[in-house]
Formats: sequence, C-alpha cells, structure tokens
Amino acid sequence: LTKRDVVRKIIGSLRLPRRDEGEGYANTNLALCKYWGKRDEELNLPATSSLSVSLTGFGSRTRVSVREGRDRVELNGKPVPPASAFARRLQDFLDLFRPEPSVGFVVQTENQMPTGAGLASSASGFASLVLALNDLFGWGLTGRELSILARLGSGSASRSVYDGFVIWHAGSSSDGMDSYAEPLSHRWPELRVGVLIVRAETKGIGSREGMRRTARSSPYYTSWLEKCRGDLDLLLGAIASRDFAVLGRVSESNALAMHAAALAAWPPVLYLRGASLGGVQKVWRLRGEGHPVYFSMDAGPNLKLLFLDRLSERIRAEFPGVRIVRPFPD
Ligand code: 2P0
Repeated sequence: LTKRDVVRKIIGSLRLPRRDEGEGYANTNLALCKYWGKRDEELNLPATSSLSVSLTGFGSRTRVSVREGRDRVELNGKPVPPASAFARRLQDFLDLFRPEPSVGFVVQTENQMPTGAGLASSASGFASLVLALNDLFGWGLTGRELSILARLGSGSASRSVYDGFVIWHAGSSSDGMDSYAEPLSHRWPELRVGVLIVRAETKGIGSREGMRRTARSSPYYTSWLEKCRGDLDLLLGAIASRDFAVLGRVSESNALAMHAAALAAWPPVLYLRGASLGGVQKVWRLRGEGHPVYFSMDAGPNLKLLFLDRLSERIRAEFPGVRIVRPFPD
C-alpha cells in the first residue's frame, strides 16, 4: 500500500479548494513513551504505541493556498530553496493532495519555538499543514483522519493534532487505518516541561535514519520494543492516578532505553553531547537532594525536564535559560 492509497481512502477524489486560503496551528510534542522503530516505512507505521504531551506555545502556524505552477515554501518569512531536503520532503507530501499536476501550493509556516531548539518541528509542521489543508479544501475530516494524514508526513505529527496527553495507537492493519492518535481526557495542571537547549545545533543523524539503524542492527531493539509496551501501561496508570514519581521515572527510563538501543546500533547512533550529560548529572544530583525532577531526550542533544510547578523556581535557578512550558494552561 502507498500513501496515495491511504489518502484516497480518507478523502476520496481530489478537487480544487473551495476557499482561497487555509490555516492551521499545532503544538510540537514530547514523547514520554517514545516512537523509535517502524513496522512500515512507507506509511510511518510504528512498531509500538507511544504517548506524548503537547508543548503549549511551541508550535507551528501554517497557511496554505494554491497557485498555477511550482510549489512555494516559506519558513519564518523566508523562502525555502526548492531543491533543499526540507522543500522536497514537503513537495512529496503535497503531491498526495494535488488535484491536478499543474496545481502548486504556497505553504507559509511560522515556527513559534526558539529557533535551533532542536525540537521536533516536523511534528508540529506536518500536523499544522494537514489542519491547514483540511481548512483550505473543506474536507471536514475527523481528528482520527487528520492524525492519519499527519502521520504520512511524519510519525510524531500524528500526535501533534491534539493538545494535552496523547496516545498514538500502533495498530496492526497493513493500511494503517487503525494507527492514529487520540487525546486522553486527563489533565494535569501542575505538570511542567522545561526545555533546556544545551546546543542549538540541528545537524546530525535524522530520526528516520536513526530508527532504521537501530531496528536493523541494535542487539537491544527487541528488548526496547518490549519495554515500550510495559512503559505505556505504567504511564497511563501514573497519569490516571497523578503519580508524578512514576510518570517521571518511567519517562526518563524510556528515553534512556531508546538512547541505549540506538547507541548499540552499527553504525552507532549517538545524540547526546557532553553538555547533555552535564544536564543529566545535574538532574540526578537534584533528585539526590530530594527534588523530584526527571528528564527526557529525543533525537538531539537537548534535554526536556519534567517537574511540578512547585519546583519551578528551583529549576530556573539551576538551569539558566530554561524555557518552562505549561502543557495544561488554565
Ligand atoms: C518520538 N522521535 O516519539 C520519537 C522520540 C524522536 C525521538 O518521533 O520518520 O520525525 O518522520 O516518522 O516522527 C521523531 O521521529 O520520524 C520522533 P518519521 P519522526 O517523539
């Protein structure tokens, strides 16, 4: 099955838009139980289910319209060279929605997160683009359908269609119609995520390649997948009972296990830098002193801290420059 088959199932036949412009906004998300391994590379179907929390205010706003001719992509007000990897990935995705080959898209995305934060902007980028296309074409899709379309752009984007805690069901069907994200009803107003930029550098091994190497060659890959299945249940329980110690411990250990599996691949996949480890050790020292703070890390060197509001002042003092996100604003 191809992406095009999935799009046809969801949208039917492609038509020209009803409106001049569509707009969408989506926040990026932090996975507490991570997606690291695919059962289908074409459709971005994950090997396991994952669980995230959306990072309010760290997102992308996308406007889209159509024109005759080639696509035009703008990021933060600047044109993106059509031959760049970024523009090509977007053009491939837009091909799925072109009613006629002569139709081009104008895509303008503003990332509302600190530039170079190394935060997964593909998650909020593709989710906001799908919301904007739904608005432009007037498809009137359900959240589930929007999540599936966003997943075709980037796996983690399936979760960015929603705010708050979000679970992405791995599903088992080959067309992936059962692999979509869903919001949890639980809120946790005191929960905080600290984004700590230890190095504003984005170059490195992309997640796509990192996952592929891990799945192909890491001796720990199957153990990693097993751990994810257990961690997901533990996290769902921790959220339901607002048990922060369990939420923190399982999230941190899930991130470390993902990095351990990646590190054992060949060629090796290492995202951490010296400065990342400095942050890790500071978190462990604070915990040793009785402060409940935990960390998570994704496919880059930056750290995300997990803590409750009462620790905010201490966190600001210990980690100058930390950006504190409230995933559940009033
Ligand atoms: C996650 N990451 O669950 C994991 C943890 C990074 C580390 O999802 O190939 O950009 O586009 O489906 O979504 C990043 O992977 O990969 C990611 P594709 P994606 O957040």
